[in-house]
Amino acid sequence: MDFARSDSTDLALKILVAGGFGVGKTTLVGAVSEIRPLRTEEQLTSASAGIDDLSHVSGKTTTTVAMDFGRITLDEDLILYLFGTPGQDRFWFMWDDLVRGAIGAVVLVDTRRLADCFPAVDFFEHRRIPFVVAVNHFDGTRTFHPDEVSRALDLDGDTPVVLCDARERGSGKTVLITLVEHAGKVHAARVLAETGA
Ligand SMILES: Nc1nc2c(ncn2[C@@H]2O[C@H](COP(=O)(O)OP(=O)(O)O)[C@@H](O)[C@H]2O)c(=O)[nH]1
Ligand SMILES: [Mg+2]
Repeated sequence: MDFARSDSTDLALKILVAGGFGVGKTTLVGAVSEIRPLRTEEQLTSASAGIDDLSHVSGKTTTTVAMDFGRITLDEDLILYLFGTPGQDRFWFMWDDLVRGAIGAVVLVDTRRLADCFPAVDFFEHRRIPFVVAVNHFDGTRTFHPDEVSRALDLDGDTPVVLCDARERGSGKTVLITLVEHAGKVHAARVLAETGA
């Protein structure tokens, strides 16, 4: 009976981690995941030269061709499954499958290349998927106020913008908690609107 009880209280939520190429998606999933993250990377080859812009991501020699997958237990009974989306345009065909069943998304942003996150922001806005924007702070770059980023991305005022360091487990966890809370509010508001309460 214990088994049945713990089964009924456990909640597993699916979350996407999106954003442009080299913004820190694989790093974030790896930093927070309590299982060895499953990732599919390939050495950057001349085949991707000119397609994957590496000018701002020195030292990066692998690229995620499929996706990152990780798991984190937030509360004893709240488990998040993280799916990192491939950042390159040529993998857009996967997004509709990946998004199925997701309660929300983290859109990672590098302020040096803000425009790289526009497709992800558009994608989630169009499908009405709750998301938070997480500004991954790279060393030596200017720190922007979340409000500046929100204005630059023309976000809905309710969409949270948080600063983070994708390498830090605690920082990544804060981003995920912000998303779960935000998604909870959005879904609750929709249920209320639908029931006419
Ligand atoms: N300085 C710094 N480097 C980072 C940070 N996050 C990621 N990186 C590095 O940036 C590069 C790209 O990160 P990666 O997670 O592979 O990007 P992805 O393409 O979005 O999965 C890697 O070499 C990371 O080690 C960060 O917060 N600060
Ligand atoms: Mg990656």
